[in-house]
Amino acid sequence: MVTQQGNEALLEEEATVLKPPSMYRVILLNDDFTPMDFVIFVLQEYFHKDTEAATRIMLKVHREGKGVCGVFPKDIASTKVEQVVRHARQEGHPLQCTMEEA
Ligand code: TYC
Repeated sequence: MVTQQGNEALLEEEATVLKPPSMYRVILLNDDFTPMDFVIFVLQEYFHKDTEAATRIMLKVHREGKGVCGVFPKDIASTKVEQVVRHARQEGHPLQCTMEEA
């Protein structure tokens, strides 16, 4: 029997097969106040970068104004943005973190 519930499950399955989730770049923005060491810490802690990669990304943001921390499905990108901004504010830093569709 094709129940309404079964039908919705089928539609959901079909949508999953047809289109992979949209991906989002998580972006750090430069400012004049957040310490370089804090930005490196954020990249290591929330984006699993080693010291070398974290330093490279931090310096790119410092010199060019913005840089990509990683690319994630929408809900994961959004959670990381929230976590980074909350942590920065707790430490009194104005660091801005945002996301954009990849
Ligand atoms: N520009 C900051 C400084 O000179 C360092 C910095 C780098 C801040 C990257 C934010 O996303 C950022 N202390």
